Amino acid sequence: MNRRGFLQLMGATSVVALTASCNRNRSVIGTLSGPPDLARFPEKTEMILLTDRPPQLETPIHYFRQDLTPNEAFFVRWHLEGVPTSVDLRTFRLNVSGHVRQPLQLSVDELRSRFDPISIVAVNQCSGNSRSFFEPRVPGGQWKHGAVGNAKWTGVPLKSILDRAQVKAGAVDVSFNGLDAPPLPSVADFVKALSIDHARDGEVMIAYTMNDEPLPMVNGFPLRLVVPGWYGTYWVKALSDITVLPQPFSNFWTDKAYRIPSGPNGTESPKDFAKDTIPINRFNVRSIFVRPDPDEMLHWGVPTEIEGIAFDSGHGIRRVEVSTDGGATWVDARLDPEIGKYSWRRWRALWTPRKRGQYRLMARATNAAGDTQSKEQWNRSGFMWNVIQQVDVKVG
Ligand SMILES: Nc1nc2c(c(=O)[nH]1)N[C@H]1C(S)=C(S)[C@@H](COP(=O)(O)O)O[C@H]1N2
Ligand SMILES: [Mo]
Repeated sequence: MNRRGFLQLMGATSVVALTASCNRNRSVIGTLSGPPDLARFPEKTEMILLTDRPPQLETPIHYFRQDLTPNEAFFVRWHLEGVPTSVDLRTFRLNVSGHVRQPLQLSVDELRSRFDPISIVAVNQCSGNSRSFFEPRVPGGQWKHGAVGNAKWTGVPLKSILDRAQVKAGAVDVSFNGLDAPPLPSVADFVKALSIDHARDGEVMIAYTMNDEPLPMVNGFPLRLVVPGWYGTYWVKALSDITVLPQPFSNFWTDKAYRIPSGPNGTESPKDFAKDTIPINRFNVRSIFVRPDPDEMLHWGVPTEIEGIAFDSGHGIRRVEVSTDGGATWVDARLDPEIGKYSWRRWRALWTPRKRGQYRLMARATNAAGDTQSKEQWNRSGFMWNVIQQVDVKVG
C-alpha cells in the first residue's frame, strides 16, 4: 500500500491510539447546557462522550431506528482506566479454573471449532442508562437514553464450556474477569459473578462475534459474556478468566456497587434510603422514543410517524400505548414482529396533529407478565430508569 492509500485508510477507519485518547477527533465542544461533546474512538463512529478515561460513549438515539445497533455505534462503558488496546490471538487464552475437574485454556480458534455455536439477539443496557433524568440528581455517568443497544451475539453457551471443564459437586458461583486492570492496587479489579444455575442455563454465552463481526476492542474483543435479560454490568468484556467457586463470590463490585433497594422496581425515597439492598439483576420493562426528536417541528394536518423501541427481561413486549395529549388518552402502537425474546421490539403509531401548538407525547410499554412502566422512581445509584417518557413537540 502506498502512503496515500495508508493515509486514506487512517482517515476512513479513524485509527488513533486508544491509549492516547486525547488524539480523538473532538468535533463539537459542548457547554453545560449546549450540545454534547462528540468523540470518535478506534472502530467507532462519532459518539456522545461522557468520559475518555475510561472510555464511556453514548449512542445517538437515531441509531435505534433499526433492529440491530451497528457495532460502530454501540455504546461503550468501562470502569477502569487500564482498558485493553490490543489482544494477540496467538497467545490469548480463556482460562477456566477453580472448582472443576478439568481446567481449560482455550484459544479463540478452539472456542470456534470445538464447540457448537449459538446466536441470540439481545439488548445490552447499562444499569445507569437514563440516569441524568433522576430527580434529585444522583452521582455517576449522566447518561441520557443511549446507554443501550441491541445486537446479534454469536458464541458458545457458557454451559458447554463448564460441562467440558467438569464442574465439581458443591459449586455455588462462577466469577468472570476481563483483561482490564486497575490502575492502582487500591482499586478493585472489575470482576463479576453469576450463580452456578444461572451460568448453566444454556442462554448465558461467551460471544466472539457481534452482528456477525468480531467485537470492537472497546466492546470487549475478543470475547465477552452475554447475559440475556440482565443489566450490562454482568456482560464482562475482554473475558479472560472464568472461576468456578464452592462459596459465594464477593468483592467491591458486588457488595458495594451495583446494588438496588430490595423493594418494588428498585425504588427508594431520597429522604430515607432503603436498608435492604440486593444485587441488580434483570431489566425492568421500558420504552424509548426514537422519533420524533424532542426539538422536531411537526406540521398540522400532516401524518407523522411516532416510533420507538421497547424491551424487558425476556417475557416479551405485549403492548405499547402512545399518548399525544400528555397522558389524557392513549392509543395502541403497532408492534413490529418479535425477533427474539431478549431483543427489543420496535413500535410505531401514525399521528396527524389537528392544530398548531405544543404537544406532549408519551409511550408506555407492558410486557407479557403484565409489568408496565413506572410513573415515579428514584434510587441513590440512578439505576433501572423506566419512567414513562415524555417528549414535547411543537406543531406549526
Ligand atoms: N471487563 C469489563 N467488562 C465490563 C465492564 C468493565 O468495566 N470491564 N463494564 C460493564 C458494564 S457496567 C456495562 S454497562 C457493559 C457495557 O458494554 P459495552 O461497553 O459493550 O456497551 O460492559 C460491562 N462489562
Ligand atoms: Mo453499566
